[in-house]
Amino acid sequence: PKAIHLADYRPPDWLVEKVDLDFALHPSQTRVTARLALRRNPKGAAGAPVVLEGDDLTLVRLAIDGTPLAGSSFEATGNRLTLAHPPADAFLLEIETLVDPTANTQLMGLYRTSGNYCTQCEPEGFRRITYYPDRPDVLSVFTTRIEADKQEAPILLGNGNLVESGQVPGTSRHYAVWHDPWPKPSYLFALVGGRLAKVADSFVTASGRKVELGIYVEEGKEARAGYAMDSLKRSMRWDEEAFGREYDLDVFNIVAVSDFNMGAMENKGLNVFNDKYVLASPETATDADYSGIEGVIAHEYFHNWTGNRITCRDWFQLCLKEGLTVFRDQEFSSDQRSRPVKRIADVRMLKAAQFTEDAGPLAHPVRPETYREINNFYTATVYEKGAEVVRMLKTLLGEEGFRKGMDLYFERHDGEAATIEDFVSSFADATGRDLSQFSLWYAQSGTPVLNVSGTYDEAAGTYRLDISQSVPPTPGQPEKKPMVIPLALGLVGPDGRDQPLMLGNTPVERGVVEVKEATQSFLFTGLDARPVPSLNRGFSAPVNLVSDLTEADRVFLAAHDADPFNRFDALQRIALELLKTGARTGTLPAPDALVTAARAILADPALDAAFKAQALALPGEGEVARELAREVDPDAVFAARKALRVTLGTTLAEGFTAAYAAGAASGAFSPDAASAGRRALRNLALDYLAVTGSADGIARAKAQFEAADNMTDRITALAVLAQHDVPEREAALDAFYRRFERDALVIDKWFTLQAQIASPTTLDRVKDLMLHPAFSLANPNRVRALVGAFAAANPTQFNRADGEGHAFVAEVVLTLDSKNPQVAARLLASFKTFRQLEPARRGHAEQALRRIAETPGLSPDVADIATRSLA
Ligand code: BAL
Ligand code: ZN
Repeated sequence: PKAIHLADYRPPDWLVEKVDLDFALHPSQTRVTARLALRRNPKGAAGAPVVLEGDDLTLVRLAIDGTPLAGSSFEATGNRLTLAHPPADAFLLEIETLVDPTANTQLMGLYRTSGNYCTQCEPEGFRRITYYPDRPDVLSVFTTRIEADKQEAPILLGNGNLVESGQVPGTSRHYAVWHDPWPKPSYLFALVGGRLAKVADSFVTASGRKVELGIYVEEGKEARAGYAMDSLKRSMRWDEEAFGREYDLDVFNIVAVSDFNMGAMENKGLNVFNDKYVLASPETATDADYSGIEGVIAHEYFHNWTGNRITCRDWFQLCLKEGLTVFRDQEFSSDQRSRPVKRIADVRMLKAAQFTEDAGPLAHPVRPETYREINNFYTATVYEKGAEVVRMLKTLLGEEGFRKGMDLYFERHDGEAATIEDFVSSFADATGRDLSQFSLWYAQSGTPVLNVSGTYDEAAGTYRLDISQSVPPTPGQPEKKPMVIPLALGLVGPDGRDQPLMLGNTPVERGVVEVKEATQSFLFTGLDARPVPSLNRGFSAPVNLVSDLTEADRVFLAAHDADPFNRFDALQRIALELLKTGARTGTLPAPDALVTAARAILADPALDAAFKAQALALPGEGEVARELAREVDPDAVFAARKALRVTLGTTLAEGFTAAYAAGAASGAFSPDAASAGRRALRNLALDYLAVTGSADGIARAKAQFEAADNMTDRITALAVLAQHDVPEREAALDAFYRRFERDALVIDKWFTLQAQIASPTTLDRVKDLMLHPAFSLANPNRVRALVGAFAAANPTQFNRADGEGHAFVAEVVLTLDSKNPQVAARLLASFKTFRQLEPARRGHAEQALRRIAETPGLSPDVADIATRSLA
């Protein structure tokens, strides 16, 4: 496919004032009649033809203002409808198309899942339903009539409010008409038809309007939708309180489906969800599932303002809605749970997914300037780094300035398709700040490196921080400019308390200095002892920090820093340095400092369990590999990490045994953050106590597996057993399968856990599991759970020295590509770290990528990832 460039943006030539859609649902021949009230855009090109996008469409009939069109007056292909000589200014275009939802395995457009009908239109799925100006800057008022066999689809849902429904006289069919008063782009269109059970509730908005809430699930799963509903109501209240945003329709519906490419979709008034992010019960869902549900329900709901009421001008602006909405859902979860623990979890994920992406061949700016396949830009960079950019804006402007900017953004752009410039200008204008340098965060890819060193002058009582910044070269961007980096910091005195933070005679506002130059120094005054600097507190900027702190400084910060994030980070950094050396040399350096710091954290009664669990979990293999950056041998990384786990597990056995005992449940299961934290620490202790494979460690895991009254405890015990080649492993895996075999979402956990076993036998196990009756290449959750987990979360086996791991994943990508290109491309993106590998493994990965790139007939999705990976 051709490259599309941001610089080439032109306003649409034609607008759609309103659109009436009529669907006659049928398993293989759904008839779609679209009536588009088209009007020339005064901002478009004069005399321009009407060109509408399509994808795989069968055109039945066309009419203009009621008159059928002769074949000579238009040109229609499966992918495009052109009216070279349309009426002058405004007319009604009627288009009848046929689509086959059952044959739609891409899960884009109208498709079937568990026999039900549903749609996914973002980013370019609507064109698989009818010909349309399928771009986000064409906003229209949609009315949708859906008709179906009443037996087959008793439930009919659309965007907006229900205005009419009834029986089609003399037939077994019924219909519903939905009207959405809010103009929207086609990617926010949705319909659902099927046999579904409804969980109903309601919400009264701040201004007193009652909203009917519905969550639709497979019949029999109603009891599992309670947490999602609770999360929805909390989200609605929170958006009123935190951002002054009220809901704007009479109904808000969510439908959970089992075949879905993404996590969920924010269609106006009718969110469609991957059922993984709706369904939960203590027996089937882990604490991570519960927090995932809370976060995704909130995220999609928050899109109603950041995405729907204000949408994107074009897909280059995707981060305008995604980065901002991730930031909003992170803030929501922080308010609902523990803010420091949420921040730690978010940064862990940012580093694992986004820093890795930014360091490899798929790196791109938060707002890309070119793409070939937009489906491939729903990335950690657009989402997670996009959220970090918004967070930095808040850090720079302060709470009040940020809120003023957000208010102005909503006021100015409500009802519009906006750009990043519109967003940034709202903050600049609301606060009077010049944000031009800040905007580089949207344009420059790559993770900035911040080098920091400190000098204490005892006589003068000053401490100087010398800072230099650089942004590494990334694809298409060899040279970078200095960024504005909000660096939150503290100067910790020998007593463990923060010393005054003064530049000259001026206190540093909110504890944040702004690094703007390539090299810059800050002279802090009034210090009567050498401080230990606590830098980038709360991870105020998404940078790689290189400092001259010693291991002893880090032990000190781990014990005393007032900033919980940096206590966590100090411990992690000590561990990372050990792991890097261990992986490079094959020998772990003396771990005494880590043991001291970890023991102190484990024993500190002032720290909550969730925090301890995060701090004591070693950096992942992926993070170690990313820090090593080149010539990585994943087996050496694994061995170093295993050795360090054994060291901690054995030297701190007493502390972990106490933590395990103290974490035993009392009373009924609750998914709240404190209970989840208690389980997290107890389960981490379980893992450390079993790390050597000792008989009592395995026995403890087995006992927990058998006695567990919730999925978190059961699956963690199973994961512990799965790491060890002991008879208990297969017995427990079998027992787990038999217990949950009818529950696909739980069996996904069973697939994942086996795909992650760091053993040479795992590849064969994964191949066998692909033949298991519970597996299906047609279901994205199954593919991600098994093959996705193998590729993304089993570094030693995916990167096997013999290349078999790479070859296997490449084969699956090729098989999958003809069915579901989006899921295939996502799987292929697991190769993004291949350049860090040592030469032999790198060669195997490259060979696998080449084999894909050279295969004829690839989807644009897979071709794009393969090409960029190899560039
Ligand atoms: N808009 C696609 C799914 C999401 O980010 O909410
Ligand atoms: Zn989103």
